[in-house]
Amino acid sequence: MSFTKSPSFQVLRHLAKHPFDLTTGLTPERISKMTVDAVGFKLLYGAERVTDEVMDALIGLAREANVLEKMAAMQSGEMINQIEGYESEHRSVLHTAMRDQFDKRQSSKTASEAAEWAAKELQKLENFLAKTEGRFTDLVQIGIGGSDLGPRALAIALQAYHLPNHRVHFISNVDPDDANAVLANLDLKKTLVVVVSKSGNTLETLTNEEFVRARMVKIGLNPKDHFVAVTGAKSPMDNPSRYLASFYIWDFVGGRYSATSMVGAVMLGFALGFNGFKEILRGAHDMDVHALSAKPTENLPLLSALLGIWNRNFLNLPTVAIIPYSQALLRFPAHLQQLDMESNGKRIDKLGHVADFSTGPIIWGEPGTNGQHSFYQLIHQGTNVVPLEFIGFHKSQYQRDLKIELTTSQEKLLSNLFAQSIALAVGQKSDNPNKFFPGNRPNRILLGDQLTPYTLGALLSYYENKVAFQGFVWNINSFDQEGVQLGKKLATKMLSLFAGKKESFPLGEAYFKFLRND
Ligand code: G6Q
Repeated sequence: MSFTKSPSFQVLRHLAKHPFDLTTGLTPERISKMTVDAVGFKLLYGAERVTDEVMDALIGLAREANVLEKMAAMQSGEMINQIEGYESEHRSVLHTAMRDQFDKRQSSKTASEAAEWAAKELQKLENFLAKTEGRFTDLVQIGIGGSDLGPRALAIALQAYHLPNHRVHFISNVDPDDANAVLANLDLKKTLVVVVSKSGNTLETLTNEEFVRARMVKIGLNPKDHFVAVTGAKSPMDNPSRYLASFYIWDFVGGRYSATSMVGAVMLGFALGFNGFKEILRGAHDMDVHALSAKPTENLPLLSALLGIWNRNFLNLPTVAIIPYSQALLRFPAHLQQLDMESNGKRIDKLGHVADFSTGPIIWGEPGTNGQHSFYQLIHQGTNVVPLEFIGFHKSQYQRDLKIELTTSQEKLLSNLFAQSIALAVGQKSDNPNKFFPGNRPNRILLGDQLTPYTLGALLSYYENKVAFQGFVWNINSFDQEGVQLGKKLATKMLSLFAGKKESFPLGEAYFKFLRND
């Protein structure tokens, strides 16, 4: 059944005419009633503009769209990545199998094969890390998009747990200044370079690989002793003779869902130790099982997906800010931008029909409290209402804190998070229009105990499953990315204007020449 034809859609549309008024209704009882606890996280959604009736109808919407059945189909490897009746991808979606190493609960042959493959690659990695321990002090990961954002966000988030003398760096942009800035302070003799590209033909990544190889050759090093490949089997990069080691990405793992595959494993295994990386997998796996088996009223990623749909489709709010009150999650919003917008930024449904409703919102974010000193003005008093998702942790990672004026820094951080949630919801009355805060700015809080490899894995999977659930409700394909192809194709054509030119022409001219086709 299509989203807008679902019976609950009409009910929600009606309820959205009078959304819950947070300015008078946000009570402690409401907050405690609207709290769900699972996999070490609490989701507090009392500051969303929902009532029990709205929640029932949202869950009705999820049931009518069979989202739990669709989640089971995804996790068991049914072929769900396709647009019916049109040329499209035609694949299973099995990033969850990459972390299904713990209870071997794979429900199908396809999922078992993927999980066995992952276990084999992980074993290879464990051996590789043991064999090379002590030889490298620095690792540079070269990759872009899904082969960069997720792994980089995780590495930064877990800096507190990195092994001594196991530093990691990243090169992604084809801008030569990116590679030069990273290489400027590295001792290449002690550097391992991990080139990550599932397709093995991404322009930026291949260019940066050659850039760094050339630098090594220039100082008399043999790149083969330093370069590792992570790629798809049989891709143009699948050429073990050029690499110290080659690791493989399973075909059914999409780029933006690949941080827990070998795409993230080599770098994170080096930085955290193999067991540290396995903790990420364990956390992600526990959240995957929760997403699959918890009932809708207790299912964290599903509730988050439904609250997002309420804000997007019924309150008509086009954007979402994700604000971690955790400096370690500095790059996590950048990963979520890709995860969410590349997955659900779609204008057709799975049958190829143009959607008659809004799909994925615009996702953005920065850590708090820093954001409070920049864009919160618009969030509190601007003309656009921006729903927020806050992330916070009871304990800091380093656990080295100081009481200044009776409170620790961690207490100051969390006080700000809770205060912002309430201020946005309740607002402030004033006769002075300049000091008036309208309130009713919906937000929710995801609260954990401490950001560790395990909880980070669970957090990553929470968002992956939230995005998948939203796609299931909207009946869109969250797993392809046709929208990035056109620009890539034109850039290749544009590049041919530059290739082999003896004299360079003014750069801006390429822009016109291209359109004139000469
Ligand atoms: C992610 C996208 C995209 C991809 C990059 C890198 O889901 O497919 O961001 O990850 O384009 O691709 P390669 O890993 O093939 O180089």
